[in-house]
Amino acid sequence: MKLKIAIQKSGRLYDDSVKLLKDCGIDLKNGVNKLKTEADNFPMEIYFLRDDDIPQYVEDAVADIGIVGENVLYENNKKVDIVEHLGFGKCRLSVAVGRSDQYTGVESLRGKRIATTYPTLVRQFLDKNKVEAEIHEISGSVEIAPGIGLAHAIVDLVSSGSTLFMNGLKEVETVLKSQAVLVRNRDLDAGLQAILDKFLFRIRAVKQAKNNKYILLNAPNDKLNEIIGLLPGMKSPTVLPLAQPGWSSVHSVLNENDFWDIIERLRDAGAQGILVVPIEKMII
Ligand code: PRT
Ligand code: ZN
Repeated sequence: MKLKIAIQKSGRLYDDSVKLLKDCGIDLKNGVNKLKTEADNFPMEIYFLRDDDIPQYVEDAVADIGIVGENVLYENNKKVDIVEHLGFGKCRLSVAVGRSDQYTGVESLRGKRIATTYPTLVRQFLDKNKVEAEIHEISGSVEIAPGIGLAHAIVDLVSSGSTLFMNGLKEVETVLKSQAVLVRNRDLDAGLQAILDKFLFRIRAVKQAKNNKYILLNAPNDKLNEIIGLLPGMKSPTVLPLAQPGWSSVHSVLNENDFWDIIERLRDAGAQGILVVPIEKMII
């Protein structure tokens, strides 16, 4: 029995999707330039598809699970379940108007023509805000629509904002924040679910590791209590004596979020020779 996963064939999610499999210790067989391949060392088959097709394939159980952007998922509204947010492919679906246009709020869109490749999400956004406007669905190059007189405003994906900037547009509203998610078919049998659980266990260990750093430092023994008090550790920090009397080496794990804050406080408390090392996998 093999779990079938659908990932993007090429594009913005491809590299991170393949890397996620690799970080989970799943090696793909000889090359990936084809429709499907399998893993050498894990019961998994990998299908390479266009991102827009992935939710439908998972709903139809052609693939058991898939990696896709939330933007595509919510626009298509297929019957699949999200099992994990993956933390890559981050972007936002935003409303943009001409840089010199007056924009005072969603009301400014009333009666306007909005070009987008996301008609469903734009419709929901307008309805939620009780604004009537014309949605003009186009299939690509949305950002040029205002410049050529096709629309007053656009709704498109934005990450750095440079595409909007280069086209003389400004971002004025966020319709949706999106990232890549792992989705699953709603009727997986127990065997496939067990493989998915194994895969999820690995994904979570990889995500934990990315959010945490291993830290080693030297501390004078008279400052040890204060320093240990600053360090959470997985259970509690490890403390080992240094060859030099009166000093200890302290090892612990720090979360990315409070990282810099704690490093500064450790230094102020007398810690020296602070080393910070990436963690490959973390199981709690
Ligand atoms: O061929 P296929 O249909 O599979 O690929 P695609 O061309 O439809 O999608 P692709 O590869 O461009 O994007 C795949 C997914 O990546 C999207 O569905 C999003 O979930 C996610 N993603 C993250 C993005 C972006 N960031 C992004 N910036 N998708 C598209 N963009 C585009 C955006 O449409 C605009 O044209 O990049 C431009 C804006 O980028 P900035 O950096 O200039 O703001
Ligand atoms: Zn696509």
